[in-house]
Amino acid sequence: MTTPDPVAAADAVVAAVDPTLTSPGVRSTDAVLVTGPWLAGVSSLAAALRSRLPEVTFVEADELAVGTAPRAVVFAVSAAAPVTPSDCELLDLAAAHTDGVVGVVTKTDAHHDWREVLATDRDLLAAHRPRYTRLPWVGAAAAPDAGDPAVDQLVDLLRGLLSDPDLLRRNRLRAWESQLDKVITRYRADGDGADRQARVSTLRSQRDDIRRGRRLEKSQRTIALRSQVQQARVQLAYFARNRCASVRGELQEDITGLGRRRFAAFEDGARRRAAEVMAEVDEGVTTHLTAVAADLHLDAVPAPDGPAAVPDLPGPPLRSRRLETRLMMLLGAGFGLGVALAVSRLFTGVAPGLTVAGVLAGAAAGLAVAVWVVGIRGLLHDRGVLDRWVVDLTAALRSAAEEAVATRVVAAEAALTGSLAADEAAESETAAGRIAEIDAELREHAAATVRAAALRDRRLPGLLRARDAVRAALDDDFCGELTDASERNSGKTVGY
Ligand SMILES: Nc1nc2c(ncn2[C@@H]2O[C@H](COP(=O)(O)OP(=O)(O)OP(=O)(O)O)[C@@H](O)[C@H]2O)c(=O)[nH]1
Ligand SMILES: [Mg+2]
Repeated sequence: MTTPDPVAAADAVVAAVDPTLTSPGVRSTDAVLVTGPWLAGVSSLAAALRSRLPEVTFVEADELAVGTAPRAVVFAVSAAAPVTPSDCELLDLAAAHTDGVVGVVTKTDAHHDWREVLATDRDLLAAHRPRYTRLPWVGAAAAPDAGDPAVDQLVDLLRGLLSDPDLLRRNRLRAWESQLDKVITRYRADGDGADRQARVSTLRSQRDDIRRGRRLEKSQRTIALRSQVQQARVQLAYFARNRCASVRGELQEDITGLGRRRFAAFEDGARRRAAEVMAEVDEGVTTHLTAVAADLHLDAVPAPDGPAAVPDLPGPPLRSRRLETRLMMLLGAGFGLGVALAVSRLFTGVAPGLTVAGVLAGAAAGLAVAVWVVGIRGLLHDRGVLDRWVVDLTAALRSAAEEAVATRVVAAEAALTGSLAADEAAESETAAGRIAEIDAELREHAAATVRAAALRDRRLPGLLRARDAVRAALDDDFCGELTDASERNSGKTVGY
């Protein structure tokens, strides 16, 4: 017994379980959809069917309006090869809201083994979904290479299907089943947080990356600072020692050709050079520490209050050599006396009358030699004194320069460490802010998933019951259909 309004009858099955479910949200059309995989012969079949059944509207997939369900589906597959999994999915999509489906193996004129292919297709689709076990199958040749189109069996089958008074109710039930399936799947996915899972994983890994990045960056920057400061200490101390050594060399070289009159100027020059070296070391330290700060992306190291102090050494002790002077005068006098005696003896031996002249000449020569020896010895002594003074001066300069380097590097280390700590604090705050944002979003996702799970638990039992009722109604029809068919045709089925 059939209900007068097939759609209302199908809707009543669902409403009996859950009265809030009023419509599957699909609009039915009277058109018959002819579809199939690429190059299956769909267009040829649609054209052949249009000419054989002009009272029926046949459409291909791209002609069917979105959100509408066809009255019946003709699923065409070529006899060239059995269906593939993607072909099965194509049928799932086409027949989602339509129960009346006919399977057609096309191009039977060109493939003589089409019956085997048809049997394989039937088995494959039945294995794919239980609902396809009752799919009627026929062979057709809509555009044969020779002769007229052979679509008689298909036309008969379609006529029978379209005239079935229960088709609309079954189609509606199928639409309900698909929609309920879709809603159940969505509730389950929402309740499991499946669609949020990717975002949640991304957020968690972002949070871990931020934490790991902060730890790594912090230790890397601290290590870099220590190593750069250490390098600066070693390099700048070497630079200071090097400058002092080269100044000492220059000054000592100057001493070798130095006359007594230029002693005072030399001393002033040496003190000026010492001041220059201190200024150079100071500038070298500033340049190096500025580069270190820039390299570490930190604030520049503050300049010292004033230039480094130049060591103040007393002048060379050129005059305090009384004992030595006396000794030298004594030796010079002895040397001069010897020369005087030798000269006077020389004159006495040449002519007795020249004795007096010889004594006078000897005395003059002796005196000249004595003065020269004393003078030269004094000059050499003073140069020696100057040399030692230069050594003392550069040693004092070196220790002053080293001390200046050490002091400034220590001050720079303190300043850079402070600046690094300030930077770290700012960056940690930024990272903490970002982590707080991520945590807030994660909490939001967790709360939304809990809400979705609650909704799923509330809605799912009713939806499952409704779907079971729909399936039961479809299965009852199927069993009844099989009995009717066997009674009606007594074995004369076409394609079943
Ligand atoms: N031998 C033979 N060839 C056919 C038959 N039906 C279609 N063909 C050929 O198969 C090819 C594809 O036919 P179509 O009807 O355009 O197939 P289709 O599925 O619409 O193709 P697409 O829309 O391009 O996917 C054409 O070259 C047709 O001539 C048939 O029954 N027998
Ligand atoms: Mg086509």
